[in-house]
Amino acid sequence: MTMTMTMSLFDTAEYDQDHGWRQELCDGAVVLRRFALPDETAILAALHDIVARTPFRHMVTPGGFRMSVAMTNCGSYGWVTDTTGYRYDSRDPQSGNPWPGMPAAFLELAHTAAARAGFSDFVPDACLINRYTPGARLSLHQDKNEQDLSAPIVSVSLGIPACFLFGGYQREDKPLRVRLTHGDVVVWGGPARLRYHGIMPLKDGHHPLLDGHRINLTFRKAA
Ligand code: MD6
Ligand code: FE
Repeated sequence: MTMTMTMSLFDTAEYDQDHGWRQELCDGAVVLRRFALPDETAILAALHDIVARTPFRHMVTPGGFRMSVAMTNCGSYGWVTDTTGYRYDSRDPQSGNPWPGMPAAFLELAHTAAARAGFSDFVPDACLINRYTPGARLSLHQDKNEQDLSAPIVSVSLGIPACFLFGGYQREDKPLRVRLTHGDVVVWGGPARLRYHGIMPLKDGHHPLLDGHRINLTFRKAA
């Protein structure tokens, strides 16, 4: 059974008995509401281990600004930035060690979410892990550092809600605002792959499992 509900000109949500809420933002970008919820325990346990080995840190942008979002990575490659630029690196610059491997629960979640959104065979080799505290934000940017732009990005939101800004192909294009809450997964690729996007300053909140934090996992095919 499929039920369609028009919420606005750009915002259509569909419910499917087997797969749950699916909301298309534009051609190539879809929100799978609460898709990660059944796996939250496994995901948070894996996250705990990763952060114990490669702690969150505030990286510096090429422009010299300390990011308000704290980051770490797992997988074969991790996204890093410093005053020399941003790149994917197979090692954590802080320790010189390889990043922790991608947990099976992460791989499975990213793969099934991508398939549900119409991107079959997605096997990420990088997972950027972002931690937001109230006030933290991510300014409008494009993700264009990956070698293969035909692969989608799968983005998992955990913890307190955030307002996701979803723009066009130019920084000036007025973005849509999409509220993302615990368990929501955004899959984004194809014609949407190079859209500008960001996160508004996080509001205060409390989540039973993550206290005052929001965690975002973005799975990519970097190499
Ligand atoms: C965040 N997400 O949600 C930041 N990038 O905290 C991203 O920058 C992002 O959610 C590419 C695709 C999906 C995303
Ligand atoms: Fe991004």
